[in-house]
Amino acid sequence: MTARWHILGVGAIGGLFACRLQSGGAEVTLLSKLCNEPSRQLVLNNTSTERFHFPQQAVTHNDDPIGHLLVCTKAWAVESAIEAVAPRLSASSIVVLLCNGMGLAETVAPLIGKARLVVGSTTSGCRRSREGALIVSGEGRTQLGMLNSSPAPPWVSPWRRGVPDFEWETDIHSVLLAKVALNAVINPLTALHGVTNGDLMQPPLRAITEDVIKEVQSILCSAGATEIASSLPAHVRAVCDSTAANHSSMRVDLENGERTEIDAIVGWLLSSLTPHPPATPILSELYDAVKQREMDVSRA
Ligand code: KPL
Repeated sequence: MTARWHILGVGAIGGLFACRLQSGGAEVTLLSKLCNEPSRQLVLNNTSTERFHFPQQAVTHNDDPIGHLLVCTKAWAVESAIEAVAPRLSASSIVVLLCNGMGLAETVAPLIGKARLVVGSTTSGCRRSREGALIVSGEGRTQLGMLNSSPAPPWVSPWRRGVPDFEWETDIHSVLLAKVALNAVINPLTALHGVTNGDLMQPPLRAITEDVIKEVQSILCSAGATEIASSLPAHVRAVCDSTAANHSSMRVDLENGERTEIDAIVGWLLSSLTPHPPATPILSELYDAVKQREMDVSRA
């Protein structure tokens, strides 16, 4: 039987994965807070333009249980979004969190009862055009896994068929740590300087990018994550190259006057990874600058 996936958080990444799962053979329903329309079209501008059609439901459509839920909301919105759908989950439901930042699984686990929690990371680069089309700037790599190291479950088939470079990971914690380290380098710099991901690898920003990488490496090393630390420079380079034209999610948030994920990314690294973090003056300054810009745009 074809699994139905409900998508919570239909921004650029949520929309992209809705299209990918439908391409992989899954039935996909979009969840919306207001749900003015019973269906919705998403336009994907990849190598060619493709149109995808989906049924759409209100988050609180309580008479339709959810078997497979993909959550792509902003990190700060995860808790309230899950609370809204929690009555539709059961012990046989799967909840996949594909969000930036760390500390989210701990927040979500108590809200979903006996449903199984899966966490993931993607380096896909996707943004919305002014007209609302999804513009893919890098196919990226997508990894899912369970924190108890379970092997791949059968429901991953549409992910394998529809998502490029997809992998089920038994050590998903390391994948998430590597991703938060990557986002801590790319997101604040691109947001504050208003540049594309690719610009970080070019002068004049290349030098500061390297300095931020060194500081993030020092935090990772103080937490014993030395392998992730040593692969960080190559990881940043690879993602900046493969998503060179992309506007990072934090850049888009600041430009739209929206709250960013700085707390779940840089805030988490600065205060939650290790009890005695080393001094990281540049990263701390970037954190403060993003918080300041958030305040300035919310007052404007
Ligand atoms: O995760 C991203 C983001 O923008 O939040 C990357 C991978 C850096 C793509 O832009």
